[in-house]
Amino acid sequence: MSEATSTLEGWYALHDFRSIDWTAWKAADDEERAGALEELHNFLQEWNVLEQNNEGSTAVYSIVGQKADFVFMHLRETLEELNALENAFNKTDFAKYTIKAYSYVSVVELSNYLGSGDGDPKANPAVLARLQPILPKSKYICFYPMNKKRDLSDNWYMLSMEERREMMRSHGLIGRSYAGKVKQIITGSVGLDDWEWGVTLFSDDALQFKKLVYEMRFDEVSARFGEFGSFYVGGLLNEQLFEEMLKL
Ligand code: 76R
Repeated sequence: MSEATSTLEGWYALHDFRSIDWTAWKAADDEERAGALEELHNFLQEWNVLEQNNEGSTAVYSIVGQKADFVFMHLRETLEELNALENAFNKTDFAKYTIKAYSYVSVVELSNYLGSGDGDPKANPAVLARLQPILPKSKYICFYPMNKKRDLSDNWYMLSMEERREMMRSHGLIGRSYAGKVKQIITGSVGLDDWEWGVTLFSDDALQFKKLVYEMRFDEVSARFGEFGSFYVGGLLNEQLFEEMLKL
């Protein structure tokens, strides 16, 4: 058996993709819409306060295309908190005007392919900041789930640690050449959701997603072993932009 890579886990993640039920939203009267917006506003405020207290983080983005209209990406200490917050949101009047489009459950993950340094990594503030990241408020987000192949001749899980480490080194080098342009958060989802990882990328220039993902396609670890789910891409929403999106 090959050696499993040790991983460090941080905050749990819920990517909650929704569409807007425009028919219901348009059929509501002004008072109903104002009440729904007020509830949305309260949630966004609550999530801001929680983030300021470093108890989690939430990013809100619109989604381009028909897969969804917006996403809440929540990071919290526990699965229970994620569950409680989705239930609380589902009970709001605003949620009545949304349709569930897709969701993804995972946990922020760092693997030690490239070494984790000495001592307890969680005592290292830099490591902790990566395990419990405050999500960037970049202009754009890109999310997709992925697997690493388990085919007879291309089985990632049967490669030796050295082979995997070498490929991850090359992967990391490409990734690092996008430093300052793209920020990535890898969340692990083996045993939690349908794919093995969620990849969430943030950038102020959406074209950098295409360039980074394309370049990685030529790198062995993606070229040979990468299997990808659906891609979701969109732009930052704050309270004002959310209201503008909903304005009739
Ligand atoms: O965390 C680190 O910075 C160390 C190096 C590193 C690891 C261990 C790293 C760097 N990644 C790691 C692990 Mn990554 N990453 C992806 C994708 O579309 C594709 O082809 C793949 C999707 C992108 C775009 C990306 C970007 N990475 C992983 C893992 C877990 C692998 C495992 O355990 O088997 C996956 C699934 C994955 C996928 N990666 C980087 C990036 C970028 C931009 C970097 C540089 C980060 C930085 O230096 O800040």
